[in-house]
Amino acid sequence: MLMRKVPGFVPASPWGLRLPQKFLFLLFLSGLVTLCFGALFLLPNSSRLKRLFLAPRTQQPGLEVVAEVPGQPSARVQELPPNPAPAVPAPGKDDPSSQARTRRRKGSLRRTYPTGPRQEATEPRSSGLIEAPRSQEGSIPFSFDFNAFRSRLRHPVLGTRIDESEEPQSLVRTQREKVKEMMRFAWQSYKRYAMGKNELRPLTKDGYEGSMFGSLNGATVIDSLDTLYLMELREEFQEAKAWVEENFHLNVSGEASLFEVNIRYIGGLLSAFYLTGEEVFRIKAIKLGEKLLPAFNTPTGIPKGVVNFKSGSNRSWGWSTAGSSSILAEFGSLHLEFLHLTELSGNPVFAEKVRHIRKVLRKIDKPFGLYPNFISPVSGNWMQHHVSVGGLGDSFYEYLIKSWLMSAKTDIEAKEMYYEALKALETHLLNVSPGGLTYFAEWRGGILDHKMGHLACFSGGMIALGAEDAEEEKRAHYRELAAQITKTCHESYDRSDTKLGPEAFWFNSGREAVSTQLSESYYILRPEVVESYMYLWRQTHNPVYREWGWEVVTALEKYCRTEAGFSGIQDVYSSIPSHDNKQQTFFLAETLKYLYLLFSEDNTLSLEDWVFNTEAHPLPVNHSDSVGGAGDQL
Ligand code: DMJ
Repeated sequence: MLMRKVPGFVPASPWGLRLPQKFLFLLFLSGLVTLCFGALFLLPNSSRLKRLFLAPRTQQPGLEVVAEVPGQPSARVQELPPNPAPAVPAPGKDDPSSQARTRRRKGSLRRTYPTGPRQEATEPRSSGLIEAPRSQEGSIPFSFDFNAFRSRLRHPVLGTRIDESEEPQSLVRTQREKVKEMMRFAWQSYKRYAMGKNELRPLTKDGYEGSMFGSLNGATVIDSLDTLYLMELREEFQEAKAWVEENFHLNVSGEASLFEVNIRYIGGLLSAFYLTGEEVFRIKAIKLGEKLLPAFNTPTGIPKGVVNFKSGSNRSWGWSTAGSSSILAEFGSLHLEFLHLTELSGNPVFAEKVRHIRKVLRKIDKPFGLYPNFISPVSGNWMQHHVSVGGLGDSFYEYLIKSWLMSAKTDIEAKEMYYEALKALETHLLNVSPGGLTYFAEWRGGILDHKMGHLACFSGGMIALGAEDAEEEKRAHYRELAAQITKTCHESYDRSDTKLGPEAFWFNSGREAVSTQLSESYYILRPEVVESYMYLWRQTHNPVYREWGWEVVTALEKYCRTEAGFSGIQDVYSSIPSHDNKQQTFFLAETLKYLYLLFSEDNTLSLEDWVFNTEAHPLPVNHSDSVGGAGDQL
């Protein structure tokens, strides 16, 4: 109906209000809106509403982040023209976290520490709040406060440095510089002949892809990032970072090892992020983590060892009890990285997956308290009663004690599981040879193989690391046990012609700490022995560990250095080396890093602030004060 204007008639509003009433109503309405909007700011940090409704507080200056989605081209992180706000600088710039400071937290006084003139590598971005990338489903309502994280560290990341011009030319400095030179040489050789491939083949001067990484490339680049950063090899670090930005694509379709991708790629990317605050590392770590999730689609939730990046199917390794088992060291070495993936993404799925594994392991019956190496991901039953501290079992034990430490000593369950497991290993696998050497044998349903793998030599360091949190009356015992095992592993090196240790060594037929066949006499640049030297050095400051570390440096130079990089050797008992033509990624990630740390100050990547994953990638201890946030899950 058409309304006609009638003279003298003041039309009512559609709601029948007159002007003063309308004014009052509008006033009330605007007050209500202001109140509601203001309330958003008062919500706790973890509130989803707040994350959803408040605009991102900080866009990274100079960075444009475009998401990587499955099956699409990789994340694009584009440097924009220089920004007045400081971008994350290259290694060597000042670090606010290293400023002299005294902080009070949870009612206790923290230590004060001085700033060295040559501090570290990254100044956190100006605001420090890091926003999540966009995903296929839209933006992930999550932010990570990098500045707050850095301010909670107890020590400057790279330790308290003394200006080189003022530091007297000491032996230890010369040793440290030598290790740095080896790293530069290993990196430059890789870059020259194999950049972007997974590993360098130094004899043939080309690259090697291997089949463990599901056609992901650049394993050496990712594994090297934090070592380059730590050693302040700035130019090399920038080369590695640029490669990740431009060439590290995740839209691959092969079959990958869940374990290897996790410890090398995800571990490497996470560390690179925590050291630098560079978004590209965080995004790629999370996206790669998502690609691993199909491995967990099993009836028990115990993941299978192999995941197909294209189809999302999974399978067990063919060699694992006729293709039917998951391996303890593999599914037991995800906990540290997966908790950090949740911490950095706000996505609880990663933490849920590893917590579930823990629950299954906690419940299941364990023969004599031991954890066998093979379990069915379908039935949840142990498949073979083979127990070892070395290959197939090793890093499961390591991740228990490190979960405890990474949680800032709140994950009591991990601590209990670790000491219970160690007790069972001591009771059933530990031996002393007639010559007085302490070693872990391998257990097969109650029968012992008196053999110790090179891989098992990490256990000296692990036991040293865990000694301080044991029951008081056991601490001295664990310190001594750690020292004895490390001594045995040193013997395995010392008894060879090259002063490098074999892949496995035996204690039988009157022979001790030597391998008995050529097929076990190789050395592939493995880190476990120097890893233990590093932990034992930090615990005891006994100079013998630096001496032993230096013996390794000398031997590597003599027998493993080639014209175009470092190579493993096929027989440690022959002083005429036969090279295996492979510079393993863990040589750059672990062996050289642990050697460098052995010749550095204790507060360089301090063990109060960091735990090393099993590929030696440092992950931060959760010093978070927050309640209700993802940080609590660490
Ligand atoms: C590394 O990849 C890791 O340390 C893993 O836990 C087993 N060993 C190799 C190096 O020897």
